[in-house]
Amino acid sequence: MIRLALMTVFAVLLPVIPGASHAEVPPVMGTAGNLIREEEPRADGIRHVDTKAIIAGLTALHADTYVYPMAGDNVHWTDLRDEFLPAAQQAGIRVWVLVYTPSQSCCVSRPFKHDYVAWSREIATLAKSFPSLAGWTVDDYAYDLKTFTPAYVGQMRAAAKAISPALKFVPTVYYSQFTDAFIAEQIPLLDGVIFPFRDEPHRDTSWTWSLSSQVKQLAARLPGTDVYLMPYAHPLSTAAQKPTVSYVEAVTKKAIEHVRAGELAGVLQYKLPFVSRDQNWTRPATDNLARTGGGRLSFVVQTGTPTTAGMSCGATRTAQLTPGAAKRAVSFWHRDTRGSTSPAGYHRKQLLLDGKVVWDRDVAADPQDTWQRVTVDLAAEPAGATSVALQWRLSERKGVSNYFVDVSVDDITLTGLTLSDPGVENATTWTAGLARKGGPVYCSAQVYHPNYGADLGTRLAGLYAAR
Ligand SMILES: [Ca+2]
Ligand SMILES: [Ca+2]
Repeated sequence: MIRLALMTVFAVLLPVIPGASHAEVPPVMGTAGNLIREEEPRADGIRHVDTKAIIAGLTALHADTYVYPMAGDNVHWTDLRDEFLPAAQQAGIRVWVLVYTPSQSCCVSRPFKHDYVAWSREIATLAKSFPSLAGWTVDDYAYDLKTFTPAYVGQMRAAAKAISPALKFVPTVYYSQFTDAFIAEQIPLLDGVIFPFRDEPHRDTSWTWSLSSQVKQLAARLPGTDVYLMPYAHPLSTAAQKPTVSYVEAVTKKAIEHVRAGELAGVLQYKLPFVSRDQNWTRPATDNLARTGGGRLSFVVQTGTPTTAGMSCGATRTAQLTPGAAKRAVSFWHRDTRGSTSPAGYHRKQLLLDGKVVWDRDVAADPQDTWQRVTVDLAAEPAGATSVALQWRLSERKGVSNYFVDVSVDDITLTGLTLSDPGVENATTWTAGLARKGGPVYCSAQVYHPNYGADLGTRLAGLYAAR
């Protein structure tokens, strides 16, 4: 009873606690970065920010928010003030400003560089004239807590709130950086966080199954804090694979479900190419590692990634038995990045029938980067069976410390049984049957899209519009 009363008091108090503002504003659906400049310099000799192209791209994407990076020279700031914000305001697009930290060697944000109190003050001042300037973020914020001490962030916050109380400060924080200390010291000073999803404690952009548990964990640990999920639409450094159209779509779809459930406040793509002039709009043909078409199954242990014996990742599908067939067999093509000079006894390629290994081959047993075809005869099925489970798998016989491999499977042909999409051209069909056991062995259906930006943009626009 006392507990119930306390909960009621808490529920009443919740809306007045700073940051406890779920569902006050419509969810954010947008993208961050990939600012495009005009193709030709103007009379002043400067290639200015291409406001027209960016707004057109965002509108086609049905994005309501753009995270505008302060990545280059002073023109990013003056173009924001003089051209981009007025245009965004007119188009009904919210703008967040992204500023880099002192430890990021890539970029210095100008004109206020590493004076984040000045950034707070100046962005808040601009937001007074342009209410569509709704927030700002610091990239890789939690890597730089030496700079962003609670006292300093308190100064930043005071400077901004005195001018524009509605302006949100929403820095970027990775999953493992949400320590108890961070939550206690920092979260009360923030208006929300951007959470880039990269399958921690691993690091890849192929596996989506850990997303929901991480989102739910954060929602439970950060009650009342707006969390914005950031899918990697751009290659993540040192990850084995570039994000595919299907990967980004799957992460976004799940994220939108969590937005609906009140566990996320929005979705912001990381460097989605959304203007056709972007250099990542298309992908080179060398990215296509399928045997035929654009899709293959892929099984990966990444460079510098320790594993232990028994870890595995498998793709399971149900195959229908053809009634009365005299013979049943599975043929498929396989290839991997290892040859006979690589150590044997670690990574094993396998096919399982109803959970039993029926084909098993070491990655060092056949030539490097060469497609091989194998046919596996299947034993008679149990009486009355109408289907069987087939699983292609990479399994660790012994643990490794640094032994990269990427195994491909493609062009499955079946005798006496049938399976949809045997050419692995539809990632969704295969993704549903993926299972990872024990650690960082990844498996995925990798489907190549030469027109990455256009194809992904179409799918995301559909999801954003239907939210
Ligand atoms: Ca294929
Ligand atoms: Ca091999």
